[in-house]
Amino acid sequence: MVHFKNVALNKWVHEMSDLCKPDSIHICDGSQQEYDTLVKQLVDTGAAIPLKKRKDCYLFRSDPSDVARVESRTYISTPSKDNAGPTNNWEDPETLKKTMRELYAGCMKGRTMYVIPFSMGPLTSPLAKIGVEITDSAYVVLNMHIMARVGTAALDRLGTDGTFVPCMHSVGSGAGTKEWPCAPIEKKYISHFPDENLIWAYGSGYGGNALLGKKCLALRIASSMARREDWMAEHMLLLRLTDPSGKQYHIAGAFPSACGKTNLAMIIPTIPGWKAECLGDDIAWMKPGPDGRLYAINAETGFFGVAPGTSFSTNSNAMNSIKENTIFTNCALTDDGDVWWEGMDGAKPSHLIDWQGNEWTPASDKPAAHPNARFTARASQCPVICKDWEKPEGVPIDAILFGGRRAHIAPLVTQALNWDHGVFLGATLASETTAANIGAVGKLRYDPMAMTPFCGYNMGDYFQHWLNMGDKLGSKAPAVFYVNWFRKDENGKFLWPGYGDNSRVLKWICDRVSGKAGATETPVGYLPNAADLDLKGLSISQAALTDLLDPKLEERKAEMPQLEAHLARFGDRLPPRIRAQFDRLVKGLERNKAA
Ligand code: OXD
Ligand code: MN
Repeated sequence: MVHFKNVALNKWVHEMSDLCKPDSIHICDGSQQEYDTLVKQLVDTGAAIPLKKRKDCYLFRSDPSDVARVESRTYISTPSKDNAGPTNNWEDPETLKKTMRELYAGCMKGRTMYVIPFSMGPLTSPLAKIGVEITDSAYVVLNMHIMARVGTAALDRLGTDGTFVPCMHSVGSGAGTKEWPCAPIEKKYISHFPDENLIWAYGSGYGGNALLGKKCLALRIASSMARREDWMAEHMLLLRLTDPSGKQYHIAGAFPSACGKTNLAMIIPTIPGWKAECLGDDIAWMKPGPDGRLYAINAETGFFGVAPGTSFSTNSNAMNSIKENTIFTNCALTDDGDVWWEGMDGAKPSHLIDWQGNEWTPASDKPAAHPNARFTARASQCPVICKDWEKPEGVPIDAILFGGRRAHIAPLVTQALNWDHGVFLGATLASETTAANIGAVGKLRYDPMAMTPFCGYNMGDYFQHWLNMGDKLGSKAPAVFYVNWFRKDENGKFLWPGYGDNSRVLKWICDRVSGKAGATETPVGYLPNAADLDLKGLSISQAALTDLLDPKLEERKAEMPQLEAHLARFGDRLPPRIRAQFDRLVKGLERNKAA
């Protein structure tokens, strides 16, 4: 029987193995040899398909019922329902544990139980947290090797009495295939017990449901820890920009899914002399440093990116990150042994095997790759990874961006008037739904700080936590901006070119931080004048530019009842300072009309 020096870990692993009854237990050391051995096993069973055209790359196909995060089965289980708040599913902890214990009972018979010690954040970082995932999925072990710092070093950091987040996972049974077992939807549970720093997941082998270090630990549990410990766990990319004089700026940005977060994290600026480097594309942990500024680390070590739409023309840095040592899931397979997905460069291949293993030709009415097909690749493989991306103390944040997909109303960029207004901009972040979301396309959905699916406690309290952090940071707080690359004209055409040209907006942001760029104050924030933006070399009409920078105050006013209803969801947990921002905006819009 296995033995761990850490007393609590030893007790927990024994308890879980007594419950799940695996055939054997494997303690992951995080080595390349371990990775290679597991890959070989999965190739032998047919679960992993080696790709002839990409060195050390493998394609996996999930069960068609298990292709994305399941928000409807994700729970924040706190003793009081109010503490989970209106944006989370809730169930009483004892009831939920009883149900899940029954599902876990004997669930690993005939399987190996893997114990994966890992660190989110660099091992020597004061911000890092240790987790231990128990899983019966070798695919999860492989992905965790890429996405987190896995193995013996994490165990060493834990010592004999260190604390860790127990992350329990089983793919379960009752649905799926031999290669990809899972449970039917009504038996899937992604459960979080934030008061105990505990995660229990059952029934899904996919992404954020199964790689428990990512959304479950690094966002849901971490956000709740961060509130107790005065730091921030955010759904944010991290980016370094260097201006022509060599001055560095660090930017953290929160965007809901399908708004180009990975593209922005790996941007290639079109303005001469500016350099961009990626520090992370999904999760930032931030804490005030000794100098009073806010410092951020990337909690992860890899990218778990959406493949469709990624191409050399939209994000060549991502394409170059996935040339080798990459796991692909639910992509299509080409006849010469490569992966393919919709939106890749070049013409559609004349024949493919689709993500479900079926023959596919361009005449097919279904996509060849699943719209949520993914690549898992090491951050170190990104050509523009910043040399400081693993600095234990992190990087000092100059600006925080919020952004969504808005065809109208939201201008290209606005700067918050102050921290409270910035928190209000985050709390009212809204994005129009795309085909990637279930439900009607183009419907406005509020997604505060892009954290709706990831906040581990009542979001009203989360807004208050943001306000408290601003009070702590005082004059050293980052400047806050709201960006919108997706504004359209009356014919439904994008007004702004986006991608590398977003560097023009980033330049204005950096120049605002250092007091070099102009702006006009409006009720919705500071807006650049056309002359304040560097548009050299860009062909854009004056009319488009005027439209992009128009705050559309009348339309904004018409949206206020919807905004008020969004804020009303939080009831008496809505901080009075957020309500005050709403009232200020209403008054500002009224005054504008009177003027
Ligand atoms: C992700 C997500 O996979 O936000 O990063 O869903
Ligand atoms: Mn994400």
